[in-house]
Amino acid sequence: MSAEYQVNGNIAVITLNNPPVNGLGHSTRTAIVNGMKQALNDDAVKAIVITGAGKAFSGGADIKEFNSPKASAEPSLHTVINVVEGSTKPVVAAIHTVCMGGGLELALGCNYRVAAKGAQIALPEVKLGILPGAGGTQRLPRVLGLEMALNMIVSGTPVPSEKLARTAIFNEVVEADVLTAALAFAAKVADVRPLPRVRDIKIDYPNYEAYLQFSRNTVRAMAGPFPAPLKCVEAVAAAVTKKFDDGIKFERELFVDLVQTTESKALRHAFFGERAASKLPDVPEDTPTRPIKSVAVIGAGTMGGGIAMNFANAGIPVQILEMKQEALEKGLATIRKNYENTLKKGKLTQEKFEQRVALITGTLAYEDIAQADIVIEAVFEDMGVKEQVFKKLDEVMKPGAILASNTSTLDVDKIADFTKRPEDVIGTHFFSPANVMKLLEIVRGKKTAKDVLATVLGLSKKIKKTGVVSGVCDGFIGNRMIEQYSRQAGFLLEEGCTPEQVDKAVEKLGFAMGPFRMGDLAGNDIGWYIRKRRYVEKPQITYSKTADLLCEMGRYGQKTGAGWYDYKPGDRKAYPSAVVNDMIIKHSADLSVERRKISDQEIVERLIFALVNEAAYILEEGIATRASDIDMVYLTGYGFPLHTGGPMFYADTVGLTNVVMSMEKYAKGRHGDAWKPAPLLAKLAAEGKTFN
Ligand code: 3H9
Repeated sequence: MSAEYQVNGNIAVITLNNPPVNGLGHSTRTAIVNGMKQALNDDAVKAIVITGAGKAFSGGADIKEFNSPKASAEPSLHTVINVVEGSTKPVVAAIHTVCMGGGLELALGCNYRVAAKGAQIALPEVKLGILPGAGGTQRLPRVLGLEMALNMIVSGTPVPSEKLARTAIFNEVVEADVLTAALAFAAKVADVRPLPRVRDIKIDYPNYEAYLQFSRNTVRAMAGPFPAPLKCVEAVAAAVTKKFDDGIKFERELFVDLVQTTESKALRHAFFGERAASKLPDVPEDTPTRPIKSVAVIGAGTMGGGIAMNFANAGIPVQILEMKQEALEKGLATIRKNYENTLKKGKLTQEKFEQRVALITGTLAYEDIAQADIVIEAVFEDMGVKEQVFKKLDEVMKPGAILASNTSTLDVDKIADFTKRPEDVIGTHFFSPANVMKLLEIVRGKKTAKDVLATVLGLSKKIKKTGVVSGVCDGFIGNRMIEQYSRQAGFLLEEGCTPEQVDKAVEKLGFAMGPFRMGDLAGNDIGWYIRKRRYVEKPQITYSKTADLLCEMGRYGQKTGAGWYDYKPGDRKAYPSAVVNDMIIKHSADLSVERRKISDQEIVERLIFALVNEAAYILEEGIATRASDIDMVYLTGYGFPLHTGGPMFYADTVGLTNVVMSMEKYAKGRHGDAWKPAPLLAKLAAEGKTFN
């Protein structure tokens, strides 16, 4: 039973009860219809209230049921809403906390709606690559008007109930207990006839054609590769141009098409992937956490400053420790400037600006940070430097403080062993710019305590990051994979591509930036530094030397005004560089490689399948908990196109057998050893299975 039925005086109350958010899955839908029948058959019942138990009225259709027979099994949401709307007794929705998607569509099928102040009202289907498919696009414009409804449906953004109080969507918006208010309201309207129905309301918008055309143009320009936003406009247009029942039919057809698209499946994968990432099989959800009321960051450089801003933004005081007064002042000034820019853009109020700036203080003395609940080291990426810092932290930090390293590649177990409390040590790998990028790779050392992990996972949510746990290995999940991607990018240059051609090929797929523009942004010297270490530690790995030659020319990227591309002062636009292209061609000649024309398809396959193959090792070794964690790393930290669902989901979409077949083809070319399929990939492909 996913809804409860009770009679209160002469009013029946149907309470949706399907935790966590009263999703309208098959059992809940059945229970609502049964409740309606019971109420309609009971002569003593004069009116019906529908509400939700726990922390939602309803979060909408049960997304887990999509693309399964349960989604369309009767009673469908349409049937439920028809039963409610066709009721001969008044039905009142008592809305609180969350009323979204199918939940709002159900409420719009009721005769009346009473909402608690602060309830989040939304039709967020577009964010899942679909549109409201149970009458939302037809009924919302009837209660909110064309423009407001279209904005809500195309953006999917929740609106607090009180902001809609003056519209026809709610009969009352109350501060008091919403069920009590809805019962009183139901008693008041029990005998009122005819029963008002949203479907009977006329949309009054004389110049709707011009408005709809304007909306189509705007939405088309913003929708990128996603088909849903424009379909939302078409469905809303039908609310004005078609009879109600025809509009419902049209909406249904669009919904059925969209729910099958890869883009929608990818968005739903990302929705569940984000939530799954915070769960670890061996760290139960009720694991106790350590209170985090203060933070210290070691290093006031770009990374340290960005990290500190995250905590100030969440209202947590941060101390930044530096070695020299000058560096500290410079770092604090940069942070202030960043906040000033946000203030100037109107994205921050003066009050919040002052609060945030005041929450970040500086010090030169380790003793000053001793009482911080967590300290995050963001110093130079060198084991010797990390050793000094962690030995000092072990000496000064209070017992129970979490000692975190922002290392991007180094061995967190080794770092932990510099201390006498390795269970308190963890990796927190932020991505640059650290105050902007969503990803936080949380590196779990062999000895990291479970409560430390649970605390950092909770903290990542508090600072609005997507926390993904990685085991210890060189580069963790993200950078270990990107190395294979970069290697292929380098080989492509030797074999016939220009940086521009490679970048454009992946940018066409939807990448925010190709590998070479990315290198110029991040600084090519960073990869150079890492490769120099690799040449000593892992001489068996081959790299293209083009990136080293570039760095030897002093072309580190945007920061030196030249990298793979040329840059003009004050302009971040990348201009193809004749000098670099000559260097690449000469290097091919030095290697006696005959340059050839390489297709965009080959570029994309070689870059992405290289990521996927390394990811398969990562998954098999248990460095990542699940394939969707790897997708979340790439979607939130590496600009991988959202509509493809991340590298693993993309490979699943292409078909793992096809991936392996392409790899076999590339194995016959130069550096063919890179294309040996990881055992897990080979096995899944052979069995016709997928990663996700
Ligand atoms: C729809 O309605 C289609 C109709 O138009 C047409 C049909 C014909 N289904 O986010 P949280 C789970 S499409 C299944 O961490 P919060 C979620 O996976 C739907 N499960 O909590 C998680 O599970 P777990 C339109 C759902 O308090 C748990 O609930 N609706 C659904 O921060 C807690 O989630 C939407 O798109 C669902 N619909 O935020 C709403 N929703 O604990 C999507 C949530 O196992 N949902 N779960 O990891 C949200 O935006 C937020 O979850 C919500 C709560 C605001 C509701």
